[in-house]
Amino acid sequence: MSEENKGNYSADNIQALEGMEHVRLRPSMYIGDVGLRGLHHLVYEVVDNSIDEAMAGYCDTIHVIINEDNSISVEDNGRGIPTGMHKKEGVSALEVVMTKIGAGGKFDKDTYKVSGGLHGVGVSCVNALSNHLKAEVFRDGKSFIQEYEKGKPVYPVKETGKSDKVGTTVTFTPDDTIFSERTYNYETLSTRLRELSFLNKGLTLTIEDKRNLNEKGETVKETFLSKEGLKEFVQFLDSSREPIIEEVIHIEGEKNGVPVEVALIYNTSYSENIFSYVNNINTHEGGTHLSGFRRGLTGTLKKYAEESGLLDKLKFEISGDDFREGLTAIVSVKVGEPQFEGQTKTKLGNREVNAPVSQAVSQMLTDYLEEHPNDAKTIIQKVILAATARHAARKAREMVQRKTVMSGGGLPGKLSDCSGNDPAECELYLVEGDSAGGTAKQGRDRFFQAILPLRGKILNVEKAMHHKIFENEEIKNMYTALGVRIGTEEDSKALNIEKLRYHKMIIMCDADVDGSHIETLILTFFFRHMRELIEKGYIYIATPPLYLVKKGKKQFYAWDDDQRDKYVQELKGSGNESSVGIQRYKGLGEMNASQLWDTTMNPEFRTLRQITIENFIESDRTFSMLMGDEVPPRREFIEKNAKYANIDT
Ligand code: 0RA
Repeated sequence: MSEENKGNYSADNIQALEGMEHVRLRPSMYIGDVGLRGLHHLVYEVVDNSIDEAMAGYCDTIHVIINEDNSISVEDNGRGIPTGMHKKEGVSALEVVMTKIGAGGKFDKDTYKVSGGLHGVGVSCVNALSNHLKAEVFRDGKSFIQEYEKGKPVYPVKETGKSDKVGTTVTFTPDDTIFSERTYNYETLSTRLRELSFLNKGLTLTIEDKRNLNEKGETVKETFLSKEGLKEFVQFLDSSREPIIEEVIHIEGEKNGVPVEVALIYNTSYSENIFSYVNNINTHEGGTHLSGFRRGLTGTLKKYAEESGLLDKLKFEISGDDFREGLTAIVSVKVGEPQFEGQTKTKLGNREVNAPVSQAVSQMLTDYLEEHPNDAKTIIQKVILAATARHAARKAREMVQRKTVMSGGGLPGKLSDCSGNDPAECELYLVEGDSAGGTAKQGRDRFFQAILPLRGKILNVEKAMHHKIFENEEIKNMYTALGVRIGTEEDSKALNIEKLRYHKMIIMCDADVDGSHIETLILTFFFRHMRELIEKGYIYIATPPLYLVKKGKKQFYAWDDDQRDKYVQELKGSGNESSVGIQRYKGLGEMNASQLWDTTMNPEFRTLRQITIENFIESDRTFSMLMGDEVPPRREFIEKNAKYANIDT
């Protein structure tokens, strides 16, 4: 080796080190954040490597284990990461994969690497962010091991003995000087593994939680294996909805080198549920594959409907939305070099993907409709119904908008607005009932807090047709108070968010069963019709206290039983012998204005729960289950989650 080359070689090494150091310096750039999300992201990153191996056809089982000490093991039965000398780097290939940012599986050019976590950063990144990581490889009849601390090898790869196993096991402990959260959530991980099993049919994924034992003294364990992939995914999503066609329509093929898989079904609901994926990553913001799907679906159904004469008597146009009412669909594509765009980098930008998806959908859906004329007719009838309802909805909406314009500025009479006018500083309390609304109005800081009382039950938008939604008084009031447009013809989901009058919408309900029901109704409304506000983090839930613990002049508010008991003990032990009183707040109405301000509205002392959409799939299922037609799953859910059960009695 010449002097010059030597220089380059060590420079390369320094760069590799810098790569790992940079991950530790700016972890959020690589894994999104250092909270719960990022902590779980580490697992997905490691699992993705094994999924790549599965997609290359060499692995059919992946085990994920949450160990007792909260470390994670991911075990696969693939070929095992190569352990031989990497010529260019002068160390074993395993060490390169584990310590070089961006190395991934790239040195194996034949592997079609399309998986990859949200940021697709690779296992070296996980290594850099782990206190300790152990890689075990089983191949060529032998076993190998290497360990690392904060990404640095503790010793070179060593052979540990004979083995007839093949595969790779990675065990890591996240660095607690980097992550603010340390505890893995079983549900979060199992939900993602279930999703991955639907997206990769035939692949077995298991999860085991060794931290806790169940009633029988066993560890909690689940196995996910989907034989029919997206078809089962759609059935899973729609398990509380009623289908209008016999079977899930399943489309699978490859066009211009883009593998496309789609599954769809129509149900009796009025909402559209399309989830799209690129390389197993949920693309919340959609992109070219989604628009390709829509184009293919609309074009094909429209053509079929026109040719069949079913539209002959229709007096108005059918819009794109009408073809998607009551539709549940999954669109999954694999793209070699995906370009992710958008606010959360979950929008596919590759323009070359649109046409293949659209063509694949057209071709296969055309065949399906030809072969299933009854289903085809049912779907077209549903579309016509949607168009008719939309027509009625437009009239209702125009009425609302005309009336609002005529009544001057157009704010609802029930709104007690704030005097400030910077939306970033202003909050709107949505309060259950007129009387609590009155108390809130007295207690508030009128400069930045506005109050809108909502009377009784607000409409269940999950079950109502669109024009009903715009006829509903409480919903109209919300739209006008917020200042946003009611869905327009073509794009019912685009709000004119720049007109939004408040950046905090705070739902304040009684802490009882009715209150939590109303809370869910309001959240369902936001989820279905103003999802952007949830995504922006503008929706909150107020948390009024449950108890007032009192002795003489001393008093404390308590938000749960433990806190109540603690204050009772404290007061008992203090001063004179008078007794400790406990007042249980059943509703907001039992508090006076200053109590409500002190506990629930004063930004200095209140606790607001911000609503986030951790997982779109789970949220959608939960909302359709809680608010839809099927009773048994709802009862089960409420029983499992009856947080207010003991307060009501
Ligand atoms: C590159 C080449 C080969 C295997 C892998 C990467 C591999 C990586 C990971 C990560 C987790 N599990 C994995 N399993 C395999 C194989 C090269 C060969 O054997 O010819």
